[in-house]
This record gives sequence, structure tokens and C-alpha cells, in this order.
Amino acid sequence: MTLLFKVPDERASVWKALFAEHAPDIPVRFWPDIGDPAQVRYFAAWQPPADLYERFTELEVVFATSAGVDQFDLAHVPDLVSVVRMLDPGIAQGIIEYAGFAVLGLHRQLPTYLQQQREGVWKAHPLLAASKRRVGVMGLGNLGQATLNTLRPFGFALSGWSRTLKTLPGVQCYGGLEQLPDFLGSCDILLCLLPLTHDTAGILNAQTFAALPAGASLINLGRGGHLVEADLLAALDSGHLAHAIVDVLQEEPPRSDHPFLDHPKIWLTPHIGAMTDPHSAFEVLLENIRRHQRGEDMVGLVEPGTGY
Ligand code: NDP
Ligand code: OXD
Repeated sequence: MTLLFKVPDERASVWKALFAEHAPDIPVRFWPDIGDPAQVRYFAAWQPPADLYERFTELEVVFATSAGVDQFDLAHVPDLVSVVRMLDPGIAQGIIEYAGFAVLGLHRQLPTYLQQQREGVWKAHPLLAASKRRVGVMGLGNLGQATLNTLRPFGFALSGWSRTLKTLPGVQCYGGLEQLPDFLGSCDILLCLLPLTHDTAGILNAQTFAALPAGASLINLGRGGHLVEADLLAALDSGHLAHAIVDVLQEEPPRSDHPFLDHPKIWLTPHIGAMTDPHSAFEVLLENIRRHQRGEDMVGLVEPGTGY
């Protein structure tokens, strides 16, 4: 019952030490030292190899070390293999922090003030009360809800959109594609925390931006595949959108001439919204392995067919 990790070296040593100390009964190996492929029952990685399912024929569970699982080619997972996403409290904390600074930064017009500083301009703009600033979150799962809980005390006018309609305290909820235009029309700041699936790919596009109020801003913390990058550039250049804070790109790292890198209306970060910390993720992973060994349901199991 070997657990095979495919993670960067600096993280491998941490995972190795944690398993050695707390779960020495579980044989653990680290890519590329895979041993006998037929012994591998559990596989844990951020980025899997292309031939994962062909190479490890006895695989039972794929553990993403990330919250997102779009990289696991879910359409081709063998019937007997389960895919489990990482519900690490450290990931939620990272997203809460990022979403917090991004929403507050846009609310308090920090991109404008930074630009003014570069231009040597000392000029105050009217301050809008948080209750008048409409913040909408796309994706009301683990991270979307954690973000809304963090934003609530500031008093923003909060809304959220998900596939199935939710009821959340203090949040105007919208569900499904038919309610998407109404949701978008109520967002001065739109924050994407969707999983990347067949249905959500390219959802941040010209039509979506046109449905936002003039002067709205975007935060993309989901995946680069959600965003049609050319459409964002057009919406910013036309002035319909004011600013964008972008953590994820179609191609990571971007090529050196990527237009976002020096765009005056875009703050770009290198996919650091959250980073899985083995120390906080270890307990979650071990608990799921123990559950699997006992024949119990694992936490974070990806539903076949939904893509998340
Ligand atoms: P969850 O699976 O807990 O939640 C997903 C949410 O998205 C659910 O509310 C779901 O709706 C909604 N959703 C899914 N498909 C659709 C659709 N077609 N239309 C409308 N809503 C939809 O995911 P998490 O909150 O844990 O993570 C969300 C994503 O955040 C990850 O998949 C990843 O892409 C991204 N992420 C980015 C990080 C970064 O560093 N930038 C770090 C961690 C995650 P419903 O409730 O109806 O099921
Ligand atoms: C994740 C990520 O999905 O880091 O966890 O992007």
C-alpha cells in the first residue's frame, strides 16, 4: 500500500519526516523514486504525470495536494480510482488573506493611489462606505464561504453565485446560469473562486464583464482557465472595468512579453493566493488515508461527473 508523492524536493523532506514520525506504518516514496508501480495505491501531487492512470494500474486514491483538481484529467479517471481534493485549513487561511487584501485594496482605491504616487500626485478621492460597495463571490464552496465570512464584518453588500442555490447569512445568493446576469449586475468587485471545469472555463469573458456595472473591478483567484485574457484587456482598456487583481494565468509562468506583466490597471501575483503547507495538510491527508483503510468516506472526495 505505498503512498507515492510527486512534490518539489524541499516539500518532500517535510512530508517524509511527518510520515516517519506520525505514520511509520505507511510506506512512502517520492518521485522519481517510484519503486514497483504495482505497489502504488495512493498518489499525492499538485501536478501529476500525463500517464498517471496507465502507469499505476493498482492505484486506488489520487490525493491532490491542492484545493483545485482540474489538473487530474477527471474525464479519464478509472472507475475504481477516487480523487480527493485538499481541504487544508492553511489553504483557506491563504485565500482569506489574499481575498481580504484584494477586496479592501480595491475598495480603498489602492491601485489608483499607487499610480498617483508614481506620478507624484497628492489627491484624495471620495470615500465610499463599505455598505455601499457591492462585493460578489463566484463559487460558494469551502473557500468562497470562508472569504465571505471574513468580509462580512466590514459591512460590504455581499452576494454570491454558485451552481446550486445557497442560503448564507448576510449574503444575497444566486444560483445557476439563469441568475448569473442579476448576480453580475450587483457586483462592484467580482471575486472568482470557482473550480475550473468544463462549465466554468472561460467564464470571465466579454459577456460577463459587460454585465458588471461600469467601473467594476475583478479579482481572479480561481484558475487562469476561467479568464479570457484578451477580453479583460479590452474591458480595462475601454474603461468599463477599473482594475483587476489576478493571481492565476492561462500559462504559468507567463512568457516575458505577457501583456499583464506591466499593465497599469492589473496587479499580478504568481499563483500565491494559497500554498499548501505540509504541516497543516498532513493531518488532513493522514485522516483520509485512515478513513480509506477503514472503508469510510474520505473528506473532499471529488464527485465523478461534476469536475470538482
Ligand atoms: P469547492 O468545490 O468547495 O466549491 C466550488 C464552488 O463553485 C461551489 O459553490 C460550486 O457550486 C461552485 N461551482 C462549481 N461549478 C459551478 C458552475 N458551473 N456554476 C456556478 N458555480 C459553480 O471549491 P473550493 O472553494 O475549495 O476551491 C475553489 C477553487 O479555488 C479551486 O478549485 C481552485 O481553482 C481555486 N484555488 C485557488 C488557489 C490559489 O492559490 N489561487 C488556492 C486554492 C484554490 P455548488 O455549491 O452548487 O456545488
Ligand atoms: C490550489 C492552489 O488549488 O494552490 O490549492 O491553486
